[in-house]
Order: sequence, then structure tokens, then C-alpha cells
Amino acid sequence: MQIDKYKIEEHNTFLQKDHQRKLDFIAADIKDISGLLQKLIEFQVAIPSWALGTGGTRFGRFSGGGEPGNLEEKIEDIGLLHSLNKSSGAISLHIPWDIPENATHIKALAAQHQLKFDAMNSNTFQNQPGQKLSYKFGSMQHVDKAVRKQAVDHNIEVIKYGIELGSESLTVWLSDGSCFPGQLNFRKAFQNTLESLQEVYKALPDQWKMFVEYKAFEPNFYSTTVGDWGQSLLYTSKLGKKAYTLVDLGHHLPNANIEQIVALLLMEGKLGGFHFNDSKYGDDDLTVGSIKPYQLFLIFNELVEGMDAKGMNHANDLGWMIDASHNVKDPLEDLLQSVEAIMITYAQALLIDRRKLSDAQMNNDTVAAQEILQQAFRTDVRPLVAEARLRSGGALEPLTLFRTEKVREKLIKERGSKTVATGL
Ligand SMILES: [Mn+2]
Repeated sequence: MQIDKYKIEEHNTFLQKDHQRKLDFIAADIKDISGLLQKLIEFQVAIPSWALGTGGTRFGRFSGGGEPGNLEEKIEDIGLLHSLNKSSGAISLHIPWDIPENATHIKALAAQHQLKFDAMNSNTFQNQPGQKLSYKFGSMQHVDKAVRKQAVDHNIEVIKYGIELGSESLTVWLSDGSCFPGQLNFRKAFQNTLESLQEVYKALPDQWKMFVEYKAFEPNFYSTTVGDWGQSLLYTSKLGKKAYTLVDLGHHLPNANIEQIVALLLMEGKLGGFHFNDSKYGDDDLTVGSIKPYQLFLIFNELVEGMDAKGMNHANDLGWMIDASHNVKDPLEDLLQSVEAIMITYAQALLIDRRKLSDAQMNNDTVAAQEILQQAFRTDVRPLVAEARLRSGGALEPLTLFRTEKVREKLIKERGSKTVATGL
């Protein structure tokens, strides 16, 4: 389903007066408001194809109904999100859960919804039906060369699908590791993984990027072969210029200083992409900004500062994606909340007085530095984000309109109450 344009206009007209009052209030304190709004308008966050269905745990899964049953419906769902918030203009596909059987048709459908194809994601953490060799003891790290080759071939196949769709990056997340001490020779596991990644790297087209994502633990609980940013950076440094480290917010040990990791990766020109989510304990995949919004703000502070220091384009030079999954929320409502949280935090980071902060740092004025950061963090920037959306043709309050238009009820009517999104 789609939301008619006039419904969005009606909704905006109804809220316009109230919105303008709030916007005028904050605009009075901002020097270059049109420059700031332009940055917000350009910033797009990719939606992964696996986030559109209800997630689950190994204990159970409780579908909310109306879930997309195929790739076409997933594209329609993201198109719907994008028409509401104008900040979700890209889709990230997972192979083999979302193989584009007819690339021309899929590409045309995405274009119709103004969506681009973001990074392609491979999967060697599961055995697929009919698969010859098992990934039980790893894929690219495996002691058996034939298993490693199978994993390499799969990644090359994913690149081929990506080329057909116009994607320009491949994200490799490996669950490889070990569950018990002694199970693995760490050095050999690293070497095997590096050689496998090198084979995939050779198949990358010139303008493509390869993102090597790390994760501290799970599904392996003793060691992970790409376990932290240092290990990922080792691989990507050895691989070459087209290889970058990807930071997933949920893939760190508790209390890790992610903002510092981000700053150093950016400094080295090795930060490639970002997976947004939030967590209380581990890889909880919760809604962005739902648990630790200040941490997210500190990360965005480093992102903006680091990208500006290198003259990078905020919208295009890094890959921005949500990587989350939801057990109790409507997945589309949750994605609207996540994108909103990202836009709010980005806007706050843009408000930080960089010159004053730098002066405070040079003068060892710790109190002033904190005041400057928190001044931005405590500013209610929601009218700015809403204004950017309004100027792009989106809705002032996407979630409100989603509910008043009864989108989920309509999707259930259209698709049924027992649909299960592919891959989940
Ligand atoms: Mn991820």
C-alpha cells in the first residue's frame, strides 16, 4: 500500500501553525539554518530488508501480521516509510533471503519508490537448504579449504547480484570463531579468514567498497575471528584501499567507548559504514536511541567532527544503515522511531559550537567542554527535523500519520495476519 500525497498534505496543513511556532523558537538561535536543513534533507539511512518483519529470539516469535512475504513487498514497505519521513531512501539486501530473481523489475520498483540499493549482505552464518558443506565450524576461517571456497564463492555471487541492482558495497559479517578454549588455532583462523577475504576482494568492481563488520561474541562465546575494531582494522588494512571497517553499535562489549573507536577509524580513513541500533546488554538490536541517546550523540559528535576534518560528505561518504530487529513492536513503527532518533541526534551534533569546544579543549577547560556538548544535546531539535521533512514532501509527524491512516490494519487486510517475512 501507499499513502496518498494529499493525505500527507492534509496532515501537514493541520499541524502547520503549531509546527511554525516551534520552528521559529529554535531558528532564532541558529546562524545558518538553511545550510543545516539542507544537511538534514540530504542525510539518508538505509533500511535492511530483514527489519520489516517481526524479529524473535530462540524462544519464540510473535508476528504482528501484514508482514511482507517477498522482496517486492519489502520494497513497498520501505517506500512507504520513505514517503512519510523522506530519510529512508535506501534498502540493504540480504542474500539469500532476498535474491532478486528479476533484477530489472526489482530495480524499476525501487526507483518508483525513490529507493537506492545500499550495501549487499552475505550470509555464511547459516546453512542453506541443499548446501553441500556445513558452516558449523566456521566459514572463511574453516580448516577445510573446500568450506572456505564455498564461502568465498557465495560472497562473489552476492557481489554479482549487487552489480545488477546498482549497489556499490558488500558487507561481510562472519560468525566465525570458537565456543571453547583450544578449539581453534587463532593464528591459522586469522590467516584462513584473511586469504578468503582477499579472494572476495579480488572480485570487487573498482568503485565498490568492502565493509568488514566485527562483533565481540555470539553465536560463538569463547572467541570471534573478527571480534573487535582492531581485528577488523587488521584485515581491512591488509586487504587494501577498498576495504573498510564497519561499526555496528551493538557489537561491542559493555561500556566500550564507541565514540573513540569511531574517531580513530575516521582518522585512519578506514571507517566505511555504520549499523545503528541500541542495547542494554549485548547485540540487543533495540530501537536507536531508546536506551543510550547520549552515547549516540557523542558518537555523532565524533562522526561530524571527523568527517568535517577530512572534508567528507556527511550523506554519501559513509554507509548509514539501521540494523535492528523487533520482538514486540510493529516493525514499521519501530523503524520510523529509529530513523527519527538518528536524525535528531545528527541535528544535535550539527549544533555543537566547534570553535568553542576546540578552545575549551586547548585550555583544558573540562567544565566548559561538557557545557558545550550538553547545550547541543539538550536542545529540542525536533522542529528542525520536521521542517527538513516538510521541505522534502514528507509528513510533519510520520508516526502519527502512520497510525491515523491505519497502515498496519490495511497491510493485514492486504497480506493476511499470518505472513512471515522471508529470512526470519
Ligand atoms: Mn550489523
